[in-house]
Amino acid sequence: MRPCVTISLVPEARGGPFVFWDDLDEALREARECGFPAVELFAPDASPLQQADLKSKLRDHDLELAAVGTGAGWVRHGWTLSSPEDSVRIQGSDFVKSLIEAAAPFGAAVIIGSMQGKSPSPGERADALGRLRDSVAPLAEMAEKSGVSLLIEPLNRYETNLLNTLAQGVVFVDSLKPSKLRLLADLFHMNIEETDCAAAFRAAGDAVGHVHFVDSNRRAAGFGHLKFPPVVEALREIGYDGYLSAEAIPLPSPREAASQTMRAFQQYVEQPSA
Ligand SMILES: [Mn+2]
Repeated sequence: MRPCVTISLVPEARGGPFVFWDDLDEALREARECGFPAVELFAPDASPLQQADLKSKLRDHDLELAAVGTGAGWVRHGWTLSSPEDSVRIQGSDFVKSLIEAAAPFGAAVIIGSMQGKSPSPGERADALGRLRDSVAPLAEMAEKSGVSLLIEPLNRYETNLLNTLAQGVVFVDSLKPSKLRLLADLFHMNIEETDCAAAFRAAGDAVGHVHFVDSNRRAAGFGHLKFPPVVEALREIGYDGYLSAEAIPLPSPREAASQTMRAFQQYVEQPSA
């Protein structure tokens, strides 16, 4: 397992759970100074990934691009992959496609979180899930051809009524087999929705493709009341060897949230017996 830290380049997402904000160069420098080997980018669109110098900037700071979020499609445009409106779904799908294309040269994963949308009413949930599946199937196929890992993220009940738990995520992922779609397991959402976070990881097994490493209150790991040792133990048991990415509120400051994440990573993952 390796640590990772989030950077938002989306002004409309201000107040959201991203550690570093706005200034990519500054964020890359700080991420490296804190000891992170990788960053996760929340971009307004594909353009920051298409900048000719992003690769060299990452190389200069010895950083990998672990993953790219697609939530700006929802935050900035109101697009989702489950909307009853064809045009909204198509625009949402095109947006995710553009990010898959842009992420491919970096070997970065692409995340579908808020772009899953929500059902207008509980009675329409099955239909909305069906539309989500129909939208994600071709995206998963495209991602696989591009060598990109596509991730779908269960969210807490206040954000969606489609995929809330890892178990629901596993059913969704299984319904799209043989695609290699996998789950992004976010500890903030899991703390709200799961009966037992460690048991949820064990049950999800190799469906877990990425982890948002964050505390119960969405602050940096260690700044809330989540019990990390059983979670890390469960991740080891399932053989998870991906990123633990800090998608956390930047309190008391971005730098402090980043440093605290690294301290928690060292304490819970690198030296769990110390
Ligand atoms: Mn998340």
